[in-house]
Amino acid sequence: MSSVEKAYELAKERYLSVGVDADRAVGALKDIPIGLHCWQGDDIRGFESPDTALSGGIQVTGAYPGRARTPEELRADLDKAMSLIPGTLKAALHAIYLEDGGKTDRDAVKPEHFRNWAAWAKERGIGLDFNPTFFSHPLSEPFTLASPDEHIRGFWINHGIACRWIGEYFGMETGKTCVTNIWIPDGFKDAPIDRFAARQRLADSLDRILAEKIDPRYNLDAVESKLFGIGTESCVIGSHEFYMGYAQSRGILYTLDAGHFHPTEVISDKISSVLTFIDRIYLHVSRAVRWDSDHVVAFTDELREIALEIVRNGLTGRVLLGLDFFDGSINRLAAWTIGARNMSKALLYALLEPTETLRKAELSGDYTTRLALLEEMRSFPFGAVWDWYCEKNGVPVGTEWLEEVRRYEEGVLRKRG
Ligand code: RNT
Ligand code: ZN
Repeated sequence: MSSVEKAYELAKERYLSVGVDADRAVGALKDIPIGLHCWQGDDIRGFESPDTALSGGIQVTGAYPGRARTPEELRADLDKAMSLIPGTLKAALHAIYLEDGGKTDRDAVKPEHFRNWAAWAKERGIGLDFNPTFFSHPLSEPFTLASPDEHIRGFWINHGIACRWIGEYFGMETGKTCVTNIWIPDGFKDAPIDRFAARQRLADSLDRILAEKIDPRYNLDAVESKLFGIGTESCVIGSHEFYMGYAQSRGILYTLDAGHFHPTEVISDKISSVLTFIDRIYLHVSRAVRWDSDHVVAFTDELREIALEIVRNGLTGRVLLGLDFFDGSINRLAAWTIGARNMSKALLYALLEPTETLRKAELSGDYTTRLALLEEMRSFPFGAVWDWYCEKNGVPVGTEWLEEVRRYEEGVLRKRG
């Protein structure tokens, strides 16, 4: 018996003492899919052209060597990162990750431009999620789907339509439902006098994009809100209230990004509210530091709260998980690995909670027991269960994964110039 397993056996007893079955937790965790976003691997540059600049009010800082420059490199990096993360994974792509030799504009992207990605996913038995790219393009500043220019708006509507067929294609190819998530950067730096018209245009554009019915087994549509971005400080057209109402009235998914609200607001508290009226939501799990900074997801209280909200309420089928961060200042594979392992850890932490006991205490007004038990759970031997979960699923235990990333950095990333 390995020392990891021995520690687990002892931990199991401790959890049993509060009525929690650790074996069951470990078993359940494995099946909750986590979406790994491809854009952490290349600083959201994509493969349209080597000199496309990132726009849309989002920003990657840092010049750590070794970012992926080609689809092959990006897929190899994802493969390596995925070998270090336990459990079921998906990969999330953006339209700019197409492979067409730089010929196709956004309004004409096609499933065939993503053939290699689909084959790659299929081979690994993983699902794909998709994102139309409404930024980093000459026609995207400052408006896309809310543009008062009918030509520009039409161009982006066509992009949205084209992307949904790619989502459908991914769903059919992989056998796993694709979430096609729409986020647009549209907004005003300074206070506008007509927010209403811009929002009417956005609603109309979305209706036109969604006009064609696609089998929900293959593709689900989602819309992602935001409070502000760089250059859209005064008004973002696709706000929380806008998309909440839109998604609810159109029967589509609503995307909550952890960095898209006021700094003191948390999405963990929104999940139950939104799911009272909307069937399913998509999460962009990110970490905001003072603003929508898209830091690597850390094992914070808020991350645990998000996981707890999902697990306590049995919502793993209704809350679909995707990661969204981009840090160019550290090893990019490490960024993926840290963020995804943390997401998984948070879910495990939640699965190891004696929720029924806590629920009973809360219902009977015994908030003393609730607080006491919640606080004691923090120092339960959670790490031993996590280590065992990693070992059992054939991924490195503890910091061993970092050694593998270092080896890959020496052998592969450093050679990229
Ligand atoms: C931007 C949104 C959006 C992007 C990615 C690249 O604020 O969070 O989801 O980060 O699509
Ligand atoms: Zn996001």
